[in-house]
Amino acid sequence: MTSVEKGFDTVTARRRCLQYRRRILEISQQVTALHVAPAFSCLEMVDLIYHGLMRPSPKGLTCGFQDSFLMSKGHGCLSQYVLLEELGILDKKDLQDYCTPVGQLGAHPDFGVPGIEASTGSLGHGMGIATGMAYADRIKKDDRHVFVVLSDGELQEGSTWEAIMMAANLNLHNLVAFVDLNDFGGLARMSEGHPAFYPVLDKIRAFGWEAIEVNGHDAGAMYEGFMGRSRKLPFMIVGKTVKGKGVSFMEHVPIWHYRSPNKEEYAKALMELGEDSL
Ligand SMILES: Cc1ncc(C[n+]2csc(CCOP(=O)(O)OP(=O)(O)O)c2C)c(N)n1
Repeated sequence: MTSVEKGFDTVTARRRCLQYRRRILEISQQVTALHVAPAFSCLEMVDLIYHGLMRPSPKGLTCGFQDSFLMSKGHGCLSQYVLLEELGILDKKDLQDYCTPVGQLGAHPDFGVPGIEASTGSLGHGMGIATGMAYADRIKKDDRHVFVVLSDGELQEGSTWEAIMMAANLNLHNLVAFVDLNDFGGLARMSEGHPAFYPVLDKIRAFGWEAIEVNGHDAGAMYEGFMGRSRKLPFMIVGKTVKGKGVSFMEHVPIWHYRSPNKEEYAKALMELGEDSL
């Protein structure tokens, strides 16, 4: 049975993600530096959350969704901005004014911007906020999920682990976390600088969560993992990803953490992100 039959059309999702990558590159031409590779790394996760997991609701707390989403790795926010643009929550002008004094979109998400439920960017805070939100929903008996996207770098923050432990203590099965595990925490490989960081999956499970590890660019695998969860514990998808995914000369190359391509690089990247790459 394909993921379409199960409820999430992965073929259309791949097409959307191609367009998002092209759009992010387009925006990168307006500014001298943009977090291209961090956004490309978690794009399939963010797309799945918005298009496959969050339930639409006209009375939703956040711009038409019943559920909440926090981009805890705030520097990857272009992946969220392009989704919000496509959904009509942000408009084209917002993206055009990205990182300008007249615009409302900064290099990290700010609470108050449509679709943004918490200010993030200082690593290690989103998990705590998401845990608090999920706990509040439990108290209010609200039938909502809180989704959060984390990174390797955030798992280096003690505050993230405190929240992970608390979510398990509180048995928050309405909390769903994704880890964008691309092996880079900034400019260096985690596996080289911090070998004790691994295995991540075992650590998450030891903290009382239900967790799976899959390819973080495989939306079908993530969707099926989510649908197959027990719904008894907080749930985490550890997604193994490629930083800079989709553009060969950006993949695994640290400089693309925060750099805009020049004109030639931009043209080359667009060539690679053609329809035939699907
Ligand atoms: C508390 C804190 N310390 C340092 C930074 C600077 N910083 C920005 S991104 C980053 C690491 C990026 O690695 P990761 O979080 O794993 O994200 P990804 O590889 O997905 O881009 C760091 C250290 C920060 N934003 N917040």
